[in-house]
Amino acid sequence: MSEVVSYSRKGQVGIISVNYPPVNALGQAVRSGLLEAVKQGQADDEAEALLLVCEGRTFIAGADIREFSKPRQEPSLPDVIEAFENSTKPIIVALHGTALGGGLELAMGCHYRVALPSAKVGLPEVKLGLLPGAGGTQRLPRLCGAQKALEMITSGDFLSASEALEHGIVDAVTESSDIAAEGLAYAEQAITKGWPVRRVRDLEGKLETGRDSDVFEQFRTTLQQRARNLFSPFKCVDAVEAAFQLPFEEGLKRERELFLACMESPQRAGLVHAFFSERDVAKVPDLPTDTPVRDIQRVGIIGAGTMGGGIAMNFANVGIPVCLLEAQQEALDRGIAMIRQNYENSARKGRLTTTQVEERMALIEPTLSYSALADVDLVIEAVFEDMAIKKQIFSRLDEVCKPGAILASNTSTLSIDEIASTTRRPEDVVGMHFFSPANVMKLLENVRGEKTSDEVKATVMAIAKRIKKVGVLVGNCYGFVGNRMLHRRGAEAIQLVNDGATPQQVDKVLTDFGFPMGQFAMSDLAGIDVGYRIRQERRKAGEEVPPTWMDKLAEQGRFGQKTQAGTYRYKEGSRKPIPDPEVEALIRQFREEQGITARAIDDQEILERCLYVMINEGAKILEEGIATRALDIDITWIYGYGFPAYRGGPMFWADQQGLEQILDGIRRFHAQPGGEQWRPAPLLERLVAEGKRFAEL
Ligand code: 3H9
Repeated sequence: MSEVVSYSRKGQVGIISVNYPPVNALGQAVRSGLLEAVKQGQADDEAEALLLVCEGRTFIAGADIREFSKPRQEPSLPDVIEAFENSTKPIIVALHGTALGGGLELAMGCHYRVALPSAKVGLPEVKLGLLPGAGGTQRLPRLCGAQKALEMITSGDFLSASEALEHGIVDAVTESSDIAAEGLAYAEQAITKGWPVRRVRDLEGKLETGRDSDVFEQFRTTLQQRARNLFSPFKCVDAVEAAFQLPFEEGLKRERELFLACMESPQRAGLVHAFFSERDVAKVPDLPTDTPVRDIQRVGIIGAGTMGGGIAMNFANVGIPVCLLEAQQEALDRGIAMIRQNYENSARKGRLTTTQVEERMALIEPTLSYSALADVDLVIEAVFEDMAIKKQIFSRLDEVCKPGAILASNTSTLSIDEIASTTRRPEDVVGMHFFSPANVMKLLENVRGEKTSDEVKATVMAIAKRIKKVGVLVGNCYGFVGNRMLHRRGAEAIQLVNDGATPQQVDKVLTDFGFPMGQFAMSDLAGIDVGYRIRQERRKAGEEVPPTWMDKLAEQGRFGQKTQAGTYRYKEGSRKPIPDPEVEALIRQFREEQGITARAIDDQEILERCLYVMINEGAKILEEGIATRALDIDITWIYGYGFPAYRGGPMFWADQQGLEQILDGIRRFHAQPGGEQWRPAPLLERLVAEGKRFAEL
């Protein structure tokens, strides 16, 4: 018997038990063990029914994703499931934790399903650019009908045990949480009551209603909006539709073809890379896994503006008390009111109960006094982006905070080392850069200063997980990883418009690529005055920052969405950008003043210039050690800036395109007049010379 699957018997129940940590994924050893165990159960004369159950924290969480890049090995999962379904003895499956993907498909190949109240079920293959490829698209609609099957398979969302019961996906939800005992009791019940073998493939009832409905067309229409550029959700609909049009065996064949098409798609590769990278960012190479982590029980936030308020919500959401400090009563009241409004909006949408709103509000203590921060374990400063102010705050914190408290800044660009230098404890100072809206965006860019201790680094990474963010640990430089690359792309986008493109053309290329919004729509959202102020500061400091047409917008008070006019104009109460002839005239005038003759610029050039400039900067970031691995950059961009996950992030995308092609483009742009900023990153040149990819660093 295989080491990961065992067969035993209690009374008349043959028990097939899977033990393959961490998530009992269906790797080759598990598949062959399952096949062997089901045969053994069939041959065991003493066993009247079989029970499939998993050890550890969860039922099977799906196929083993790590095997996707390896040659296929027998037995296949569909073959294993077929053997279970064909069993002549009833097979009961007991679900706990998360029964996902191939795990749920195997459960649907069993004859009766019982789940713990805390269990969840789902077919999340779509999130990996796939569809359920082991009969899930054929069996699920037979249990719950077309509508629910389509919802589950195209969204990948999980159902709770009670929802699964309501939709016929499980037959019973247990009372206690002892999975082994509950499973055994259910199997004994099957024997005493003489339940027959009930194969999902033979259940036809739920198929009748779907056959003549237009649910599939409706689904395709909604997917055009919510999954515009994606490949697999549409294939999921095709596969489910096949369940209604073809006999079961034919349906399975159709599912297989569609599954293999998804397997081959670059989107699958991008999404699988994103899945593992999201987990790998937490494993920082030079930070030992046994680094002690400080206990964070109470947090202070300085600044009750949009950012500070959003950050405070993250902690209150997971039950951590927060002390929110402002300089003026009025600003403090406004900040608290905004937090309440956000929570109440969530309550109106049914995402929170009114009790939860009050519980969370009660965790946020407003204050005007620094002395309230004396006993916090972590304080996060989230005030205006001004070094002098930040330095004042940090020296004050150094005076009031207890020894061992972590002093963090939410700065998005400024030097953590310079901030730390005003304290007597630079080892406790770190950057925690949240992304706006801070209560929604998943990225937390943690910035290590030169003297930040390992303990502090490990603690802020652990906090990211605790507040349900994806934490990336990066080094200290202007703009860190995310904004440093964004500023490069922003400057290039402005230059493209100088050269002859329109802002809406640039934005469309980026949204067609898969970004949720274009560069100019994004700066309208963030506020054009922000970038303007930064440029003015740099000019004052003597840096040569050429004038841009965006300066003119800011000088006219066109700050973006907040003034209903920026690069675009906006109707009252609307966020939809509308191209503005006044801005086009302003750009024309700017070109005339600068002696620029506009030329037609095609979409390919826009795409290359906007993305290659990021990749070149990303290569420099890697070379300088600001990001340790290419995957840290990928995750920063996916979760902080909406880089399409199905393209795997900028550095993964670059690897897929071929670094040689990208370097050629960069060299071409570098050779143009005024192309100095395109100097190729030496790392990129080296990788191309060695025939390597970023992923191999
Ligand atoms: C499929 O089933 C295809 C079939 O339809 C057709 C086949 C023919 N494989 O997330 P965590 C690892 S497609 C391999 O941190 P959590 C993960 O990398 C699959 N490894 O824990 C991590 O490793 P490490 C459909 C996997 O408690 C460790 O387990 N299924 C797999 O926050 C812990 O993971 C899915 O898409 C896997 N399938 O969340 C489910 N899953 O420690 C994907 C996890 O080295 N998985 N690992 O970093 C999940 O959604 C979450 O992992 C889960 C646990 C909810 C299960």
